[in-house]
Amino acid sequence: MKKAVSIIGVLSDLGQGRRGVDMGPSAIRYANLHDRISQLGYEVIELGNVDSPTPESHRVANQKLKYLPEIVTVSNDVAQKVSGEIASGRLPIILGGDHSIAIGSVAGAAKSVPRLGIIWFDAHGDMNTEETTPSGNIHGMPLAVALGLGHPDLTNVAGFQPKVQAKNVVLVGARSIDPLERSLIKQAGITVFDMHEIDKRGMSEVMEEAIRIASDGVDGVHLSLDLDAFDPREAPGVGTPVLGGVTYREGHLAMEMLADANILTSIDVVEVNPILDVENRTARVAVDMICSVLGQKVI
Ligand code: 5AB
Ligand code: MN
Ligand code: MN
Ligand code: MN
Repeated sequence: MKKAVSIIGVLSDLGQGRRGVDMGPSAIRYANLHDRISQLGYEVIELGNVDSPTPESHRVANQKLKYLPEIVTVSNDVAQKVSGEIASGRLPIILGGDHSIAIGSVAGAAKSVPRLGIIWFDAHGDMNTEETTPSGNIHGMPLAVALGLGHPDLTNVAGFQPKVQAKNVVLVGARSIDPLERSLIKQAGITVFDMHEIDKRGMSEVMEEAIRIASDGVDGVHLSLDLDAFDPREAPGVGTPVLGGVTYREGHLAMEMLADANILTSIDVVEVNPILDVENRTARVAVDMICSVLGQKVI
């Protein structure tokens, strides 16, 4: 039997401005997630959802860090669940929800995997802080938080920081970075493979290098897959689509290479918004990518 996979949904839409992303976990499960993973020979353990408050019942106290206290509470819940699953020898797959849920999943991963690498698939940098954010939306901040940058209530989730070293952090698929965020990315010293690099060198070469950098000297790697890394033609159901993204084929190849490298200890799949989607297409792309990263082969 292969390593068991556990599924954790996080019903959060507090990290961004468009309603509906809290229904992402349902949409992904509806796209046949459990059967598809079982067919690959894994035991699938369903852990249900971590609940999150509704925006209607909470007031925004800080326009630069919207729903900060509520997101901290959700993050601690998620962190505890994720670290417990890894410690029990399972591979947790965390379904979002907006990308703020990665504050909790990375914290939980780092608790059980002392030296952690990160591969972050995203159109965006997610490297904003209170000082640089143009929106105040915390889903634009989780990668900064993982590196110990940002509000202490966020960086101290699970009681320690930073969660990762910049030398083991790789961002893949970037094509929309805010001006002040760009300086933070440069200062922090993470590796960025933007769309220019993917176009020029090809996904295969980029992933070879990404895997080498993220896994160098670590005990495990966390994959954070924001569906907006993909081109909106193929994955339209996201809150912040950006033209010119990763194709379905390139995504498949990247996931297959990660499966072959056998380095992942936890995975998030985030930002699927069924309200903005076309016949659940984005959730189906998400499930296809999960199967590839779990080692599905054609023959
Ligand atoms: B996502 C933006 N940089 O900070 C900001 O979807 C967008 O998790 C962030 O990658 C997008 O508000 C966050 C403009
Ligand atoms: Mn994004
Ligand atoms: Mn993101
Ligand atoms: Mn997004």
